[in-house]
Amino acid sequence: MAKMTIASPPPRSATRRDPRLEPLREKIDRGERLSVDEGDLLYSTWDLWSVLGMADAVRRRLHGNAAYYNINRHLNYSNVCALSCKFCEFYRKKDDDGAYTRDMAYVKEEVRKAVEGGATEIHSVGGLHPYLPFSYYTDLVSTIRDEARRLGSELHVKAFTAVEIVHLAKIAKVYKGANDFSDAGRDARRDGIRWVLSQLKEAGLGSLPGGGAEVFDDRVHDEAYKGKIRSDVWLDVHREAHAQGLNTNATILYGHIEQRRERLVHMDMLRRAQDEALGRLGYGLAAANAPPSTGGESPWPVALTKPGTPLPEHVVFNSNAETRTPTAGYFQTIIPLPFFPDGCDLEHLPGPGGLENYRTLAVARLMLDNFPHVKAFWIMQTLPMAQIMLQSGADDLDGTVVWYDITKVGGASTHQEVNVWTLQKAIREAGFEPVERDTLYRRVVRDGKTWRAGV
Ligand code: V47
Repeated sequence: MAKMTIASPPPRSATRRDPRLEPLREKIDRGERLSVDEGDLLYSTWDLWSVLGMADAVRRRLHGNAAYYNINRHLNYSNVCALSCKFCEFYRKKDDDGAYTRDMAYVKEEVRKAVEGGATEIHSVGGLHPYLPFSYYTDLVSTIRDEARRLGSELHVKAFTAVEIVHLAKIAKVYKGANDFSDAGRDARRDGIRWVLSQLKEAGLGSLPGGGAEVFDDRVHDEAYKGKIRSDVWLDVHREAHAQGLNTNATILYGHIEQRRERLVHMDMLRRAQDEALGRLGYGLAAANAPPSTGGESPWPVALTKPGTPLPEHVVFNSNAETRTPTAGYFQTIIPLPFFPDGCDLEHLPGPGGLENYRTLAVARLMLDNFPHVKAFWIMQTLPMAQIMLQSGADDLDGTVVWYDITKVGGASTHQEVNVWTLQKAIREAGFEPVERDTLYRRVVRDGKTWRAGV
């Protein structure tokens, strides 16, 4: 189980602050990057309220009074998976009870329901199916896109974690150099990833979700999800997606066998990758030429949280305000996912408590100074917890979701759906203005049944 440092006894007065946080507060006010050691202090201090307050200040600097949600639908195309990750309750083997693989008739029906419900996005992921051909995946994407258009609407297809992208490259037999750890091997792997992404993009893929990252640490990887791609490959997939103009998200799955320090290193690796992506988009001249990060201090940090720094949306979309062509290529949002033990091989672990969830989300907001958004995924945090997270670092709740298969907060048959009114009410109760966004965080403008991304 993750070793948690117990905080020192609480102060006598609830208004007392931990003085050790003052230098961090000053850095945050100036928009300077916190080190991993400073992240340790954010985790070990007894002064949780200051940590949450600092994250709230950063979140308000970036997004003011806006809190985002979207209207979406999750579509898990198959739960059959070649892997058996210990934290996962979702996967089934081909002949297991409950194993499923959706055909295109099913997909079309989901699209119809999504369009009818006013959705702007389908979020589609699945297990690593051992037998489906590569064409299944391009069909899946083009079926969603084309069927939505046939019904007079548009659906953004956010699909396939980095783990699935590599699996697809193997299925398509373009993943060469898997066991070659030289530069040539890495180039060969990246060629395969690049080809898969280009095919999916041509079929209509709009962005990549953030799943499959878990915790970027080899020890944790080998103990809990051996067989999955490691951090370097996960980051390579996202790097290639960014280079092709696709935005992506990132997750961190915490509260199982990892240590807090490993979470901080994970966050540090993500923000280095984001430095590179933003550098390519023109944030900092030196950053544009930055080599892939391999360790040490990031030489070209890009702090979006620095007062007055524009968010990527403004740079990229304003440069083509006419069409607001959604080509960019950076990480949009970090999604801290609390581990749920029910039904998986790590069921004996307790999972993180509520305060740990608040703290981790706030730490993510403070450490990931170059991520525009932090998502409190209400499905896993619960809506009441997510409301408080909006006041402590989060600016986004995700969406209406409708049916979520990967983890079930209230047991295996829970139908997890909220309507727009409930999401808006939750946001208003938390003191924010609800803003409907599309997948790329553009405001949604509605005209009857159709929608478009507003300028
Ligand atoms: O990658 C699996 C996690 C992720 C468990 O990009 C578990 O907008 C907790 O990535 N307890 C999939 N977590 C979900 C995901 C996601 C969700 C919402 C929005 C976005 C986005 C991405 O769920 C997996 C894995 O890390 N997971 N099992 C578990 N027992």
